Amino acid sequence: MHQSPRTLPVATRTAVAALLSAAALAACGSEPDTDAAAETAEATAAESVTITDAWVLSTEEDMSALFGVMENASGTDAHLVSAETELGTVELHETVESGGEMIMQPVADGFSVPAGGDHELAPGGDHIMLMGLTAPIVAGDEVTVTLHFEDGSDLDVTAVAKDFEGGDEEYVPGGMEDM
Ligand SMILES: [Cu+2]
Repeated sequence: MHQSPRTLPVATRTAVAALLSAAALAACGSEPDTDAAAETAEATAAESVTITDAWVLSTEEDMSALFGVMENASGTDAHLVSAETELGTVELHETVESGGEMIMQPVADGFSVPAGGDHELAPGGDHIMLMGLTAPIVAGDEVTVTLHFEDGSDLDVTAVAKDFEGGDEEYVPGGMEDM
């Protein structure tokens, strides 16, 4: 004979109660994973960003620039806000067209390296400008520039100097004459 319909609800309630308990335990068990993910996301920009093929322009003048590809391995955008070097002053520059000429100028809001992406620094494009150099930079020299990110972390980048012919951008745009 089959069970009385009246006994089923009791069994069902017990089963549901067990399931709810299991669900509650599962929910508790998932919290450490969430914390671990949060800790990963908190890696600093300096820990997450690398520059591949970093190089600086050799020069006998008082200006040069650092190039390379900034890559961000983290899941958080990295925001480069400034940089410095013992060799002189540093500005973050972009290259734009003005009156038919390519000129460079300081960027308004630094460089952003998107999460899991990259930001290229290249002749004729964005670059890290070295100015007021007190000595020539000769091909083969190693130049260290410290990058400052918005989150307060710093990244030292060592780049080898090399000769480069090219890039039509004007290196002394009018906007910088007052410097
Ligand atoms: Cu520049």
